[in-house]
Amino acid sequence: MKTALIYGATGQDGSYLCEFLLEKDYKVIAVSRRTSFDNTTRLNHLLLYNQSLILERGDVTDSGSIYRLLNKYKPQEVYNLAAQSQVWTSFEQPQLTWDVTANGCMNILEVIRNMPEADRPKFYQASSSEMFGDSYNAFNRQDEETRFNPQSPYAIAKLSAHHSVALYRQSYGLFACGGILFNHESERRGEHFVSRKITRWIGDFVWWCEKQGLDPSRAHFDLDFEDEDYIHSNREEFPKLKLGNLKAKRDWGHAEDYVRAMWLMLQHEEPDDFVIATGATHEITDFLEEAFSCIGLDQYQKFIRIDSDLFRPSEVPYLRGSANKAKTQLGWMPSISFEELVSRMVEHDIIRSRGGCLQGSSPS
Ligand code: NDP
Ligand code: GDR
Repeated sequence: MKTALIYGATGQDGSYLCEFLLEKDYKVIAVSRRTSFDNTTRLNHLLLYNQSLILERGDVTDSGSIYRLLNKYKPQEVYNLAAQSQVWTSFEQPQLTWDVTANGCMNILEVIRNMPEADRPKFYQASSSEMFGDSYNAFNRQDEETRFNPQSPYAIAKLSAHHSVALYRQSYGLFACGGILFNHESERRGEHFVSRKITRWIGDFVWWCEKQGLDPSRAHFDLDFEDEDYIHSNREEFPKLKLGNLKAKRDWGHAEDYVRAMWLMLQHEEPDDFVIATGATHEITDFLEEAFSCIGLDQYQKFIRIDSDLFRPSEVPYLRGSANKAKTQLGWMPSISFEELVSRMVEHDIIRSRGGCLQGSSPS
């Protein structure tokens, strides 16, 4: 039985990766940092029934704890998904972002480098399409050869980690891979990312309508006041969805597909970097249209407000990846379409707002 150790196991990708590896018969060490409130909501459905899943406390900013865990379990594979992963937050907390997202990776690499060669695990680093910033190639895509031009403290930290992985691979012969993953979402996505913010709002809006006996797809609302912060029904009001820049384009896939790519990278004969993306790009407005259409509404514009505070000091305007290398060398292909991704998220959040209990979903 192989052992894998995951930093960032309590996050969106971490929970899917735990499921994926358990299904492949791995023993999985899920590392969770200490918080004052339960942060294992996305894992609880696995922790309850699975003997092969072990929860450990640890933090990537604490080298001693990394040393302790890697020497205790001697895993064959280590996945570093830990990060301060919000781009917007990185502008407000750049140093914390650097400590966790850049130094955290270096801390793990150093521990691995100092292990006896026979004990050294293979290492996966969660790199990001944000590292490309505003650059793309002649085919209007980003691939492994595209110049990096990071546009946020988050992207700078990720790029530093990405370069560290390449350096340790070349200089010390570590089996270390950087997965340059484009945006991927899911029913377990953090609630401050734009996709989930939209689908959570839709879930709450549907629930608000149902409470009053209203059909959300019918025009029961007073929507004449587009400059107002609230939607009005006969009896109650509901806050509009506040968003920032709707013009940015993202290449969105589903996290379930993307964790498979992480594992495939570590099964490849040579360590390398790979772009993982769907190859399609959509504006935030496309996401809105698709999500609102799931509840029979075709005019999302009337339900949202643009909030200038949500614009970033610097934006990544256009992401569209080319995953040809992963397709040919790893046999990886995405299986979940943009439309299916959006409808799964909307459906999930409607049930959740109604008070339904869903597996792997956060309760807040
Ligand atoms: P999440 O934000 O959902 O998960 C991040 C994880 O990192 C959480 O488990 C969090 O713990 C943990 N973490 C934060 N700080 C520390 C720390 N100091 N020590 C240990 N763990 C810590 O991100 P995703 O699952 O979406 O993404 C996984 C990784 O992939 C991240 O590194 C992200 O930057 C990167 N990435 C994500 C993409 C995406 O579209 N989702 C695309 C490209 C890259 P806690 O639960 O306690 O907060
Ligand atoms: P991103 O994801 O920054 O691409 O990083 P996010 O969903 O936060 O933003 C996507 C785009 O939507 C615009 N936007 C808003 N974003 C948020 N969060 N909230 C809003 O209200 C809003 N309105 C408009 C943003 O300006 C942006 O253009 C994600 C993270 O998972 C990173 O960790 C990962 O590395 C990259 O994807 C690839």
